[in-house]
Amino acid sequence: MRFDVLTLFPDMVEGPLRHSMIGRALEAGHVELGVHDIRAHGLGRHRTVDDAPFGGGSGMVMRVDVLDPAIAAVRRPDSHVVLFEPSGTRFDQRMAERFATLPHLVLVCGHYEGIDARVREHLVDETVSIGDYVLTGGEYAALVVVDATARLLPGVLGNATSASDESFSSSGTLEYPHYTRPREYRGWAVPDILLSGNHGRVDAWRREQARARTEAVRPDLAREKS
Ligand code: 6GU
Repeated sequence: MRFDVLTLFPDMVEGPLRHSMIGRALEAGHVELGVHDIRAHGLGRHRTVDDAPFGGGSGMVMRVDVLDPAIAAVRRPDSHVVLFEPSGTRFDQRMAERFATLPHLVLVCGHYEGIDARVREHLVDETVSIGDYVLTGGEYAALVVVDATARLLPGVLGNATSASDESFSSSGTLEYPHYTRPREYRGWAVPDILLSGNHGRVDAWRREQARARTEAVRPDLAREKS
């Protein structure tokens, strides 16, 4: 799978994704990533990318005649083009799973007060938000979407790790608690059941812990499930 990110701040996106599991997946060739400066398509000597809104008002608006060639430069016949803005569809695990089936995702990071509405109307396939709060731009959203999507791709996580038995997967619950050595630290003991060697009882205990935690911190998820 290939990701192409269009942004006014390439370093914000490039740096974090070259690290950690995703960085290793890029090096190993499981994932391809391009990060592109929208300003390369800016207008005139100052490479202008925005202008004042028609009808008046505060803030600047990103120009459609800048974003159009920026998208066209990376678009392929099989591309899915996503625009990040606060009014987009909320990103979740199900959307990550859908994106992970696609060959090519183009991620357009908005900035300023907004983006000329003709971009949404004519140039992108869908708009996405990562939550109900306002960011200064779509860069953090792009990082979230690339990370959550890429880790679902074959080979990206080590084979010891499974993306399928964790929070928000098909089980619809949050994860059970994990423990490792030492068995006791400052008087804080690991639950005895995990040291019992009885895998059936361990599994049942973990399912109950996951259910109870979901009920306590995310009753909305618990309800969705039943
Ligand atoms: Cl995708 N963009 C901006 N600017 N703010 C956001 C967002 C996106 N998602 C949540 N807040």
